[in-house]
Amino acid sequence: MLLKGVQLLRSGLAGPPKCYNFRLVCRALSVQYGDAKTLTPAVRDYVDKCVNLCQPERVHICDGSPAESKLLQGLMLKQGTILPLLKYENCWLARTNPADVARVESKTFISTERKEQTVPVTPNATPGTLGNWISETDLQAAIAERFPGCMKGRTMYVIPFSMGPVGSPLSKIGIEITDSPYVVESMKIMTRAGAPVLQVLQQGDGQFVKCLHSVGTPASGVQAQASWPCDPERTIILHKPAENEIVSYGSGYGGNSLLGKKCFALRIGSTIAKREGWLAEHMLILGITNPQGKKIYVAAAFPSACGKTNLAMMTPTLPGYKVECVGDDIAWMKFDAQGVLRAINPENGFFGVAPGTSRATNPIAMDTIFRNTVFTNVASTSDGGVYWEGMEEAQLANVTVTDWLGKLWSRESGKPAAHPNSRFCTPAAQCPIIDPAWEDSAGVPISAILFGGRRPAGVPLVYEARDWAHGVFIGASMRSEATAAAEHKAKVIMHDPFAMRPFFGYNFGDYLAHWLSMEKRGQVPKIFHVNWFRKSDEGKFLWPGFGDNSRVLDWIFRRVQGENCFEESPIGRLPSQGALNVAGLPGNVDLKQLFELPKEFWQQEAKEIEQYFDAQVGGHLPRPVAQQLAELKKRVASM
Ligand code: GTP
Ligand code: SPV
Ligand code: MN
Repeated sequence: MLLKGVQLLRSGLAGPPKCYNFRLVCRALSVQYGDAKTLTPAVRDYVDKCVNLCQPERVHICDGSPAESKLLQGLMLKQGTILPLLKYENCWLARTNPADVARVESKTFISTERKEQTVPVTPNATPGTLGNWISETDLQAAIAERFPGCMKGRTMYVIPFSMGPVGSPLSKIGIEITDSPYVVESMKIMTRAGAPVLQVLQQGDGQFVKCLHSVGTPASGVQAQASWPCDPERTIILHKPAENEIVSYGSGYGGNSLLGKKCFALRIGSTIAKREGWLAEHMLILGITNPQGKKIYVAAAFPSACGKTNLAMMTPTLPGYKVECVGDDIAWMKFDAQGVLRAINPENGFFGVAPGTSRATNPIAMDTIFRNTVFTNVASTSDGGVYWEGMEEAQLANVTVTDWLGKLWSRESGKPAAHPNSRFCTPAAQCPIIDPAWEDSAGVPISAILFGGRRPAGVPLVYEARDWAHGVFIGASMRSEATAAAEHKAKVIMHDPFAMRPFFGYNFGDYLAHWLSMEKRGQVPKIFHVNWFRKSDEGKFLWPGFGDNSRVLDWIFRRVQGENCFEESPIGRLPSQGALNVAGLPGNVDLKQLFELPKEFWQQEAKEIEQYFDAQVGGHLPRPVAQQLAELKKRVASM
């Protein structure tokens, strides 16, 4: 148990009906909302410990109801945390503290007994980039420095939530404790949250992941703005896989505070998946039906802000194709008794990148997000609407624009109106192309896995792995331009294996071994690498992307069906001459450039991967992956 402390005395039925007293050492604390009797003894115990540590004024046990949302929206309006967007139905705008706008990977830690359980330990790692380890002692000190009394005078919310449909055998339950009503409302969109989850806990094995979050109260320095309390200087996000426990302090933003998402579904999730023999991945899941009416499901791992949401709900430009969305960010995948790899989306909403979303690029998202949505750090218009870079300018006729910082905006300022990592938080069920099986507790069968990233040079539009081990090597070698989703400087090409670099819950070498072992567990899907982001010498995208990515999906679909439409290349299988359907593409798309494999580039790339494996993975690199690298080097040398 991370949270050590005095066990509280509880008195059962004092106070008005529906009121339960947590009797602290010298004062009584009432549950202001909800009924503590609905909590299991283990949850009560956890809440007690958090109360004792954080010393809130009152406790609110979330029931997940619309009435509760009304209450919290009213409160946030009063505090200035959200503004109503009157142009739409039940939509809100939150503007964060400008120092709290993205995930903070450098302040994210995992605690295990030994360091190599969390990260590869190598002789020559010039600081490790595959996660941060923290000792138990340092973790306890970090908590002790930040949490005692951090909720004084404020409300502690208890959010029971399910990752995956409530009560489904593949789902897992969490309890998030937070002092942020914004987090409560966001968790009610992103997860299945509320009273029904407590019923499942009462009836089931009672297991849950403990998630403690506080926006924090700065000890010194500039007082954080009252409308968005946070403590950026002391922000820390801690995970203890052995206890299924998460502790997050100082940030209210996205993956830092909505603990069901990256912390639980990916970091803790990947450690559970390793133990239980399945995969927890940073992947979208989509269903695609071809003109003959045959349907397959595909999962795809692209790094943060590299196109998952867009691909997951794309509108194909190829006639006769249909895409349906199961999820846009996370996949839990497990072989069934027949050896078929089945995936569920553990989430209930989309926390999607706003900039770049428009009727032209992602009409399905545009049809999803203008009801029951919380927008964060987008710009607003004087008619009660939203605006961001890349949205149709027609939105701007006869209105003034307020930027994400709350200042009047003009294009001439040269500054973006919306923060580049501004997002919409919207219910998945509102997506007009949500897949009929998206809540199927058996999951959907996965026929292909795509890896990809932002590669401005050298990497072709699509290529296919020759076999499973080659595919695992391709995932391990993924690189991509940094984006605004975390604190890195954009445009630097970073290694982001499996799009999981920020989200591994355990040693990447062991993760690779786990992936390799999947081949023994069932029928493994085909693996592909895609790149929508190759640029011309003039710096223009060579590929139109978005709906035209259906042309690549069409080739993948045909490969899954066994069509002989490929040719071998030193890096993998490419579409054979004429195999990519380009009918109706604008004439200026230069396929030759899109598929070119420059020898120097690939020699450099192989060298770079080798240095990365040496420095970052060292002796933890499984032999089959090292062999794949040796083979690549050999083939590239004779290009
Ligand atoms: P996370 O939610 O951070 O994990 O990101 P994501 O992978 O879901 O990224 P998303 O789909 O939101 O895309 C991020 C940005 O990439 C947006 O600005 C998109 O407009 C842009 N984008 C997505 N697909 C394409 C594409 O095919 N071509 C180009 N040029 N840009 C794209
Ligand atoms: C990502 O960065 O990959 C996201 C957004 O999906 S956040 O939830 O903030 O991590
Ligand atoms: Mn993501």
